[in-house]
Amino acid sequence: MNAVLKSAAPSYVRNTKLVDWVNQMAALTKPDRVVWCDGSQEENDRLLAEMCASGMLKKLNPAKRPNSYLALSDPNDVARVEERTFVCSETREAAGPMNNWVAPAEMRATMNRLFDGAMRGRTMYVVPFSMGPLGSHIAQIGVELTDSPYVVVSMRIMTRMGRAVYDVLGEEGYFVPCVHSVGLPLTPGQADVRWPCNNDEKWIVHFPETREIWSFGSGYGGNALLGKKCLALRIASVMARDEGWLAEHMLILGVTDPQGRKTYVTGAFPSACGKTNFAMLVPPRQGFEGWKVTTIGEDIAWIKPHADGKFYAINPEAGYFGVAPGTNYHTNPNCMTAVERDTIFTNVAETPDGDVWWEGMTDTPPSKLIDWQGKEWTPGCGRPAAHANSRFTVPATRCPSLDPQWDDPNGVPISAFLFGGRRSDTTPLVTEALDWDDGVYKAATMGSETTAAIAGKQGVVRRDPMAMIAFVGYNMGDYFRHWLKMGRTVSQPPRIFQVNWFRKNAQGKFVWPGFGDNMRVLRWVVERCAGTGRARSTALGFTPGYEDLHWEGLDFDAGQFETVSGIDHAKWQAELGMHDELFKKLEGFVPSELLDRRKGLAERLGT
Ligand code: SAT
Ligand code: MN
Repeated sequence: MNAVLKSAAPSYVRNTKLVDWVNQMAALTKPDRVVWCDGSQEENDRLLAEMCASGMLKKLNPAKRPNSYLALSDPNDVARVEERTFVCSETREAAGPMNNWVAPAEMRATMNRLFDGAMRGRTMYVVPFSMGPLGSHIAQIGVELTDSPYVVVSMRIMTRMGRAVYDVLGEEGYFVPCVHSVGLPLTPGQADVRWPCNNDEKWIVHFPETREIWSFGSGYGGNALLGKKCLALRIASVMARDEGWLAEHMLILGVTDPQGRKTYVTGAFPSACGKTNFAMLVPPRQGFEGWKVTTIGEDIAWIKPHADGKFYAINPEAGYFGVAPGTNYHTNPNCMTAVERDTIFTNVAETPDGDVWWEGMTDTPPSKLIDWQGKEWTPGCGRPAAHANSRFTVPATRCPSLDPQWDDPNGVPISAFLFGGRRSDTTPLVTEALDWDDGVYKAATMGSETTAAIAGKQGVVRRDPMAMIAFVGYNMGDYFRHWLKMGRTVSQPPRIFQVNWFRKNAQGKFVWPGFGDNMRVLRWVVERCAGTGRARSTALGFTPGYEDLHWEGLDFDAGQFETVSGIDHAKWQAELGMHDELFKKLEGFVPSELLDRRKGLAERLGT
């Protein structure tokens, strides 16, 4: 760690653009010190110790949870803030009707005002990181300037962060500049709060043309770890459009069958809809002997056409920032093993013996806890112990199901894209699209009930195209067009499937067991890709009959199967109405191919 008053860069930093930009940002934000992070163990240990001393982190009991920490955030800073997220393209049309837009000049003035002196009394950390394997032709380099040490240690888990990035960057290399401040400058002598943030103003701002990110006022997750949603999705989606690839909100997993054949599949699901659990799935013991699922990524995929006619995908991240509640040794044993050590927990509850707990971790809660706001908690007190969007941050290398090729700079070949929302009705368990364009239609019109991952109302169905509603850095209509085009750039595009694990019965209970049993659907997907899986043709596409899935080890009858996969024409009529609302919002931008598909679907449904 190299701490200096002005930002004399360490000698191994040779990129003059970077040094100039850091100096310029230091002059604007006026931190007490600038620290160039090298990602070393000593630096990490020192930051963790400093945060434990300041109260921002608590070290958990090393006998229970070695090398792990707990952070409790400000109660007003617990999730991504979509209504405070802006895509400031040169024109409103370029950002499109689904993004908040402010003219770049006006936004720059706002940023300059907010960031002027924003880091007073704090340290500015310079955090170099690579999204994707260092030096991979698919990877991108970013540099985040932040006044939050919590962000620094989190970025070290979530990305390839540290000195080696400067070697790849060299003298002239390109990097995405990312500026982050918690937005709470300190006057001399003023004591800091446990979780600094700005309760009046939060701004998550992107300039797509100049590929810049500015984030002010929040220290939480995707608002503050700028490599994740801001760079790897919003800015990367613009790069992908310009350069002919895809930056998607997708998990990537590998399925190995008993013959040792491997099929890679991606899955796009909105935040907090089970991407992490699906990516780390453990197949049922009975009937799936010899089947194995391995994990490449659980949130983001960067996908490029390859000379062999397939798409290849990498996971740009190096760690998991996953939802804690509901995670247990039944729902996700691999994840539970991963977070046994070396993990930073945020907004979960603490046990009296210095371990962590969250709703759903065990059937019976401990008799006493400290909740996510630091208050005493007992079962039945009426408050959740952990926040619904509480998280763990853990290195990918901790995951027992990690795929041996997870770090392959060339990525892995993808055979299928899965798209899935959280829908208590309407959408069947699994449907294979008729062809690429039909798959794009299904993905584009996908609906999902909102979750705690986003600040605001929960449980309302909204359209979430490709699970990217909050993450496309340009006009959604152009994004659809880009998807249609990408399918024509490869000779073997992946098959597209629509899935839904969340159908409920008349009593409001989930019918599909989900988790490991999702392997039954995944196996059918793999069989379809291999040309062996049987399917029926329905108005929506190709679906398995009851007898086409493997039921060994699960008591699930044909009636229950009908409940999760039946097509209710009245509901689909309403669903088509919601597709129309989406297209209305995007009026003038929707590709004609998708409007044609809307007509075809209505005809097949007889509505
Ligand atoms: O954006 S976060 O990383 O905070 C979580 C999510 O929405 O996936
Ligand atoms: Mn996500």
